[in-house]
Amino acid sequence: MSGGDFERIIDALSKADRVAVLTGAGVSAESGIPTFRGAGGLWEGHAIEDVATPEAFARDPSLVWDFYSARRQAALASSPNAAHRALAEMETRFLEFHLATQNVDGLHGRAGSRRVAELHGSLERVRCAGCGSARDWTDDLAFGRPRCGCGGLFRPAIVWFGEALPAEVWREAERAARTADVYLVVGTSGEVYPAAGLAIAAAREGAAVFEINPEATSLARFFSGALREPAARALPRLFTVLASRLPETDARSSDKE
Ligand code: BV8
Ligand code: ZN
Repeated sequence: MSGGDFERIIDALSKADRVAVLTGAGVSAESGIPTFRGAGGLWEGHAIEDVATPEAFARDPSLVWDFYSARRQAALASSPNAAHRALAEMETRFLEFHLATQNVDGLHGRAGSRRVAELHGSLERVRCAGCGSARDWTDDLAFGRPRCGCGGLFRPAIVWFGEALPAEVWREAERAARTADVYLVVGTSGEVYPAAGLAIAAAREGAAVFEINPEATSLARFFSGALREPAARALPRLFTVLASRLPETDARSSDKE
């Protein structure tokens, strides 16, 4: 990591009114949740692209349920880390702050982020593959092939490959990317679209885009700079310096009253 980029990010954030963030699996790595495309990214020999599809569910619903039940247990057993907490703190420091995540683990919400755009759904809910009705994913849902009252199979409320992202959530994330002064891309390989396209849209519309990731990704050429260190180290460091320069927006607005 170059000290120059740290200063440039701080400088850009200090001047920004509108900040938007895209997170991926790397932000939860330090909570003990494995990423998808690095070492350890396979589940019992299956790549994510083989189990996270409607075709996989049609072929073998029990396999897909086992995969997501294991993921849900891992998420419930883990805790938000310092990166999630720093992002929750940042929410109060800008006139506009938008957090979009590709993660389904719920850790941003548990860290205290009030508004989280969950682009790929959540392990906290299921919906019926037949009638579409949704409900919370609770422990009493039988493993294997849980069924809805209508006779249809329940499925995790997750956006699988080949499926559209939730329209309203997507519209808002795209708007935030296009209007951001600063866009932070944290812990994502940027391989999955349309989510990765948010960072490119932000850069094209003039945002300063910074990547926080120990590894450079294929999106790096769109970025103004990077912090090549783990998110749970980089974000609290950024926030500590930033907090000394920016008042809380709640405080700003009460000053005006
Ligand atoms: C759609 C489910 C159309 C949730 C997921 C060919 C070219 C381009 C696109 C396509 C193509 N073929 C098909 C497509 C489209 C496809 C796609 O993008 N495929 C790619 C893979 C080629 N996209 C879709 O199908 C999307 N839908 O296009 O719909 C449509 C339109 C209208 C109507 C109908 C249909 C849907 C995509 C949603 C897929 N769902 N998951 C789940 O089970 O969790 S995607 C999956 O990847 C993950 O869940 C995650 O959400 C997503 C992104 O992964 P990352 O989060 O980036 O994780 P990864 O492991 O890759 O990277 C981790 C990073 O962290 C690394 O860079 C690492 O260095 C870093 N890191 C590690 N430790 C740390 C760290 N960083 C910071 N700190 C650390 N400590
Ligand atoms: Zn139903």
